[in-house]
Amino acid sequence: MEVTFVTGTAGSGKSLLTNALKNWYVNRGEDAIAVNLDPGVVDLPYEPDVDVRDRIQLQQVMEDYGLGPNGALILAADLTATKIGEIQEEIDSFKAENVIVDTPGQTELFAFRESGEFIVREMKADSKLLLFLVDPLLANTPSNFLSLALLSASVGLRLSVPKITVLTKRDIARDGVKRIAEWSRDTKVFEGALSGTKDGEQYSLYSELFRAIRRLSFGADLYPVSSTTLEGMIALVGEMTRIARGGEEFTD
Ligand SMILES: Nc1nc2c(ncn2[C@@H]2O[C@H](COP(=O)(O)OP(=O)(O)OP(=O)(O)O)[C@@H](O)[C@H]2O)c(=O)[nH]1
Ligand SMILES: [Mg+2]
Repeated sequence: MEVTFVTGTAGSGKSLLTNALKNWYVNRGEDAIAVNLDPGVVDLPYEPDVDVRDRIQLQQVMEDYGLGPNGALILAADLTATKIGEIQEEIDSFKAENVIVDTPGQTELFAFRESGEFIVREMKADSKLLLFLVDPLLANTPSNFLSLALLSASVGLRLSVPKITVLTKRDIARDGVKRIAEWSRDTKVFEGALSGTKDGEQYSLYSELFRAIRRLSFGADLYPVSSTTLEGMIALVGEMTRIARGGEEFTD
């Protein structure tokens, strides 16, 4: 069983990609299930096979613990970790080869709290993989791109499983995707763009930071996809399969 955790900033396209990946496998005759680990989500753009909301309801957490929405989201994320045994049993009952896990909208709830790390560590699978989604509409300037690269590096630092960085919404952000792909492929192009917005010591420090992040595997491995037109899915799934088969050595 291969488990793929789909992470990324709010609205970056996690849920839609979870669904697209599941359908991609199913349409090719492979078993796949979609798991929703976001207890706070109201409208999901797909029908999850396993849903944490069957066990934890945000509204209930707010009432039971007298919390507002933000406090309840944090507690609900932590409570998810306490249910991981049951969730794993339910996942296992499908006997699916591919398990795609949609994570909470606010990525810090999953990536920066003990519970997310615990879930990723404790889930039993033959291989585990992390997708970090970058929204090209958000990564539209060198500074914004660098800040998302930093976030991706932090998520990789916290959750020690192989990671693929995915550029989403390829169909509606063609120019942005092209520009970002160039920045990530060629450090000099990125530095050229950065020099237009930062100067002096700031420029030097940020370009050094970018080079360090690239070495942490963010960048050259960017996969642009669209969950609606499915462009880029062949390359992404190919890379996921390659990693699952241990085709590459990974350092955190
Ligand atoms: N055109 C297009 N729209 C997309 C694509 N992926 C996501 N969207 C849109 O972007 C918005 C957010 O997508 P979601 O899949 O809900 O993103 P998410 O990361 O799960 O969002 P939260 O869980 O709320 O943080 C929705 O309006 C989607 O329809 C894509 O590949 N193409
Ligand atoms: Mg979502």
